[in-house]
Amino acid sequence: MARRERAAVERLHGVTRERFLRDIYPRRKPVVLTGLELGTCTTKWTTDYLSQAEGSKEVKIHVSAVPQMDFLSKNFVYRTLPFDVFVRRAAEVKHKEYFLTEDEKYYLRSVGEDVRKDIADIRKQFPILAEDVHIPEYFEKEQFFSSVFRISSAGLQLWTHYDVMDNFLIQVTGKKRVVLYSPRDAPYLYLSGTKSEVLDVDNPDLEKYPLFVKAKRYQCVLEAGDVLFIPALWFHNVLSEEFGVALNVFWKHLPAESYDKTDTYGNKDPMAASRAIQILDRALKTLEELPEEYRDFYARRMVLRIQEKAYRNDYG
Ligand SMILES: O=C(O)CCC(=O)C(=O)O
Repeated sequence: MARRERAAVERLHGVTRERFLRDIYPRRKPVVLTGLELGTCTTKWTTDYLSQAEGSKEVKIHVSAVPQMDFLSKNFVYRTLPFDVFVRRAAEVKHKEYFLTEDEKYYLRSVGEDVRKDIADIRKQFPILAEDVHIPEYFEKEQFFSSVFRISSAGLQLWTHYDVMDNFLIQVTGKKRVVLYSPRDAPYLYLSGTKSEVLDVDNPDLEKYPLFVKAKRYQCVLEAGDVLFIPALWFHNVLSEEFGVALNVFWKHLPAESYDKTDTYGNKDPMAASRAIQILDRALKTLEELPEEYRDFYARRMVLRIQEKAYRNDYG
């Protein structure tokens, strides 16, 4: 059986913008940045403060009866709650009032006012809390895409997925384990769109997903005040070990016109990638005109050509 490779994500203390841009960013690998100046949020954001600060505005949340949320089978439901009620429920383990079960789990991923058109920006949706946060802007202002507020019950696990923008995941309170996989390991992750079908990364069903063992697992635990740099296309699976509040900031790494203008979540493939995938689908349809023997032969030649022309040669 293939060896399961593992590595810890590097932790670096007090990295300045200059050092990040010069030495770390070009490597395109995840890193945990510690000791950054994040503002008063790290001390102020208790459950009481959070629920009072933004009052009873309604938020749409994920509610799950099981700890592992699965986007593909949709084993959770969306519900709406006043923000203050939601924060209290997410912070408690057993609920007196609930939707599904007394130990259901909650997750907020903030969105823009109009989910289809507007982009999540904590300054617009949660202006009072936004004042407490100092986002480490290790990128140009024009590159900013979104700032997404994330609040999670203890024990909740978010499916493995990739985003198409660079990302600072700022863990403001609570503890969180993040497992990451390189874009290079995409062939072993059984993808369905931007998500992996392998839900349980700790005990994967290897009969169903035998290649998963080949994916190299990178892991880190984020404590309050840590910032995880997740480069675009790196897969991540997030397990909240404690009730916690995070903010993540996506920014554009490619020229602005490369991105899909209708993307409000930062997870639509760049325009050129979507076009290339459409062309590939047409090529595959064309191959169907051939009998199996020939289709197989030309498909293998096409794979070789793709490898030769488009794979990078420093990936090993
Ligand atoms: O921390 C979380 O809850 C999820 C983070 C995430 O998926 C992201 O930052 O893209």
